[in-house]
Amino acid sequence: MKSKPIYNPKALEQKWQQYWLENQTYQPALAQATKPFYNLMMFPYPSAEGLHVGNMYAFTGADVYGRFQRMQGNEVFEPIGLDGFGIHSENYAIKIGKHPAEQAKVSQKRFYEQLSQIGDGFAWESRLETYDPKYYRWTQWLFVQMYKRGLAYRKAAVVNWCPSCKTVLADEQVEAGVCERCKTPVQRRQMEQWFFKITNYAERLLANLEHINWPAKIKLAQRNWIGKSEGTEIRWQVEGTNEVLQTFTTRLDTIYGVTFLVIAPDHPLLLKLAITTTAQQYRQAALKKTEQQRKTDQKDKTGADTGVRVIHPLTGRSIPVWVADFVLIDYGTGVVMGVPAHDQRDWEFAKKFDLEVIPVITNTSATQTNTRQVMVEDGLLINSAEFNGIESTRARQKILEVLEKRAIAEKKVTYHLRDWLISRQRYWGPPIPMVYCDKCGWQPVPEEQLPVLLPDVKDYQPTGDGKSPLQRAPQSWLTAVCPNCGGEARRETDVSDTFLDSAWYFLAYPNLHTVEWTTGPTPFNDTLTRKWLPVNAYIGGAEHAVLHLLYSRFVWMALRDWGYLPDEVGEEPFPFLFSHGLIIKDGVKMSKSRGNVINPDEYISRYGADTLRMYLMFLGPYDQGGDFRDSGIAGMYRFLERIWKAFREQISDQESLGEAIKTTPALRATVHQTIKRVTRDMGKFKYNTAIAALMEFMNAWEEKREQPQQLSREDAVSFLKLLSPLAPHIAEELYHQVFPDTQESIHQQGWPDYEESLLVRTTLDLPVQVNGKTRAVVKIESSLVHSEEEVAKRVLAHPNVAKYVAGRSDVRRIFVPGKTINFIIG
Ligand code: ANZ
Ligand code: ZN
Repeated sequence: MKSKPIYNPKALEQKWQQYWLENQTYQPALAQATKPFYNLMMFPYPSAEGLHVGNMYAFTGADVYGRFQRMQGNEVFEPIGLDGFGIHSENYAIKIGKHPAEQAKVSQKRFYEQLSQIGDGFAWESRLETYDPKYYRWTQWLFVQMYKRGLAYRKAAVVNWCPSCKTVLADEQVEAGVCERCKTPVQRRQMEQWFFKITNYAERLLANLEHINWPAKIKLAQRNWIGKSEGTEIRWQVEGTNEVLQTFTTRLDTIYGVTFLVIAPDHPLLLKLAITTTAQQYRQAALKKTEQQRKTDQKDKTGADTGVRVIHPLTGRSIPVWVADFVLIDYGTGVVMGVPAHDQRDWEFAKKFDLEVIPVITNTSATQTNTRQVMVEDGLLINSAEFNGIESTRARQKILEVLEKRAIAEKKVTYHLRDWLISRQRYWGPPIPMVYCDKCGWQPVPEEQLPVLLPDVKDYQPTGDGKSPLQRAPQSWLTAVCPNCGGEARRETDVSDTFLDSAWYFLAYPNLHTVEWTTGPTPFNDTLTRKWLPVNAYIGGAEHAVLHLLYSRFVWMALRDWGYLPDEVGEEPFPFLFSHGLIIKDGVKMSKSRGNVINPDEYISRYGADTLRMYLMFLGPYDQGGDFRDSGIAGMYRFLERIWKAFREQISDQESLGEAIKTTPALRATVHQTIKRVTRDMGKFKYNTAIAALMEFMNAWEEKREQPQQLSREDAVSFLKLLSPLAPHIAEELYHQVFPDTQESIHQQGWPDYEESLLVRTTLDLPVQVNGKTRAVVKIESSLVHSEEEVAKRVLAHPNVAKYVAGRSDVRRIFVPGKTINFIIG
């Protein structure tokens, strides 16, 4: 008797990982591919001690999809790399007291080791790290292109400052007033910084959302973030001066209801106007507030009368100007017209400071109480002179016409989107490739001099004085030659935002080993770019809704507009995006900051990667995440072990899995049902129900344990193929046990098809007569009961029929389809 080897995931997983690597199973021929499929997962930043189960969940789900696509006949490209530059990695290095460059080497080794153990089909030859000078040379090149085309500029502005990370942050990196990274309340500081003009692209970034296949909630987040608003800008003459205050409103129809104006505390005009001491004091206090304080203070409105007054352009009335911090400096014009009868915030403000309320719209569904009033709907105008009785929409037009003639108002489209603040006062990033010359001003570093290498400084800690640690770089680094006049210039010491590194990495992967990449002048090879882009499936977390996913779209559009990308790649880098759910542990999201991170290593060494993959994919629908409990893992291990044993039993049995074996009819239907279900579920990322179907199949196959059902080799292999994206190692092993001589991987085989006609499982009990007398009842698959030949073949196998009929030549058949078959002898 043959021995039956036990399921030993550790050994077999290592064996196959080695095999895949050596055989380049997952490395498509980038230049030759005829059915390219770019299956991309968001690359990780190696910030923590290593990969955690939440990361593995993300990568596995993406990998299952890639493997499924490969078996559909596509040449799948699934690269991986490290987003290793930037605050995330740097903060971790600082925390453990290690130089970021040193730590990067350790993290890189650790991450790649872990990534190779989870059994994903990565194209290892195409990996990249954003801190590699070969990579950030092109990140810097991108900055220079932005500068040359007027999309990168320097501006003094009130910016977000994180006192803990000791750097400025982009608006997108401030969530509810706190730093996206460290959760410290963000301060407002007036500083000169580098920006990218993403606002130039606001309209396209918004409009294109209509055409891309993304989750609705991510599109909505981007739509809201871009925040298009169509309204009117109005000029208000300041009494007794030549100054003018501009307001932005979406409700021009309420202009007769204006009883005050409110100006933002940080508005520059406040410094020019003669304002009251109280207003000056209020202004100064407001400037010191953190974003979070400003937000929480919104419940109780604060403000001060500036003493300044403006003239109402239609009524000629004198209107007071207040200063209050509910008005934001960087939206619209930084000044609003107060209409307390129809705007909630204005109403609260008027209540608090006892300002006049003039209702100018009727017929609204508004409710008014002493504490709350909501009344923003359109209606018919009242108290509005010649516009009385006109409906809001129409009134807005008419009032605009009147004011336009007097050059007092104009139509204006505003976006909430701000320009992308790109500079960081940190060490671990690509130095911004600009130099400053006293004579010539800012100059980009000539492209042939890139990369500007990040100098090795001992003192890499952020300083907090608004300057980068690179200020402490050696003089030899700090001084440069002005590319314009040849005189002495100073290098910019800020580095660029880590989100710039990740805004174009997907373009780098297919281009890494090209002549263009190494010798320029652009990093992109036209043929490869056209072949592999845009990305076919982009898979990652939803938390990047307005950061990475917006920046990447912008950079892509810019590169394409400049002619660096072939037109055919289209306007969008990720026409299809899938966002997976989160892994929950003890009721909260698994994350390093919550301290509930689970390291996959111990589970992998105990149960194997296949078990952990299957367990994670079984937690729930992939877009919803699930609750990690290690009690469930052993059960999944037993399931794989059961598959192993079932196959081993059949394989070691001489008869089974031989070509002659036929699957029993009932089981055959289950096979085809399983193919159908798993195919449908895989295409929709419903891995949990796909696994459920595989489990149901096993139950059917082993229905009678004492008498295992026959399974043909073809059907057994179909089952392995269905399993293979989820549990790639065991499927590969068993596949090679079925075909000991094959040189091919199961992962390069075609996906099984199902036959619609075989999906129905029912059989019929067919009475068989000999000379009109029932001699046997034979089970026939209902799909066959109408075929006389098939039925005859089957019933003749029955001994009680054969006894009378076999070997005789004088037999006629009377066949009543679906009812009976009668053999007449003689
Ligand atoms: C008068 C008014 C009457 C307004 C009314 C609304 C309702 P969205 O749709 O988001 O663009 N606003 C303008 N600039 C502002 C700023 N810098 N800070 C705070 N609020 C500002 O909102 C436009 C409305 O937001 C504008 O229309 C203005 O208030 C306010 F019944 O003007 B409205
Ligand atoms: Zn110069």
